[in-house]
Amino acid sequence: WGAETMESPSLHLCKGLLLTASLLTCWNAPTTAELTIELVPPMVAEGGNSVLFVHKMPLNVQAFYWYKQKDPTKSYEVARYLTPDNTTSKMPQQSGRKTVFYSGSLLIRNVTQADSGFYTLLTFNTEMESELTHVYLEVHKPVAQPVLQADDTTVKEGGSLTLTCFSEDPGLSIRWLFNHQSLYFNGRMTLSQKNSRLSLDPVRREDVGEYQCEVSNGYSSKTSLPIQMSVTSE
Ligand SMILES: *[C@@H]1O[C@H](CO)[C@@H](O)[C@H](O)[C@H]1NC(C)=O
Ligand SMILES: CC(=O)N[C@H]1CO[C@H](CO)[C@@H](O)[C@@H]1O
Repeated sequence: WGAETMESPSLHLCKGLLLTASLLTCWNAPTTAELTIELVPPMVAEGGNSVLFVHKMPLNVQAFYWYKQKDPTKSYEVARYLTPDNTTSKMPQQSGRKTVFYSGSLLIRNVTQADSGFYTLLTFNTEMESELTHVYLEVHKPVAQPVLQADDTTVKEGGSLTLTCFSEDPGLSIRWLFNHQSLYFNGRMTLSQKNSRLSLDPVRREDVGEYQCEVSNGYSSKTSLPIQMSVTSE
């Protein structure tokens, strides 16, 4: 029954102020708390794309403004939408790395650490009621490239081999690649040290090829340079 909630007096004060100089003094009206903003994906690293996805934009939206700040201050405006009578541009509207869609959602491409911070969406519906919603975007540093080391790159058939994946970032998940595909594990292989060490014993001719490790932390991943293994006969 949220739609039937009584309109608060301060919302009435905002009526008629849309698109006038008083607009930005009018933002702190209580909201109906229906609109939410979801970060898609939930975590992003530098160089990735982030969508500030708007759920439940009022159907009768008249205008909306995005600010890169917690307060809706004009100098921090990053995007706006006004209905046909006051259209500033067609949707989607693009400026630099940012695109704003008719749905209200804001796409930021190729994010940098400087994009981190609060984003605020201010909406007005046709009744001139305003809603103010914040979301905090944190841009993480991407993981560093891991370094793969082998105790030897030429192994005798029947001998053993150990590969170690070194990474600066703790607590990462590690994936092993063989000839650029996920490594197929068999009974001659052992993983240890939280998957950062791969041992092959005994080594066979079919183990000849390129090995790599890939580290990831959920929002970014990096692959090591390959190590070429060769196997000699006994
Ligand atoms: C992303 O931004 C960086 C600078 O932050 C720039 O060097 C790079 O070329 C950009 N990449 C793309 C695909 O636009
Ligand atoms: C129809 C409508 O609301 N028009 C308004 C568009 O914005 C200008 C100010 O930029 C107003 O003067 C108009 O009344």
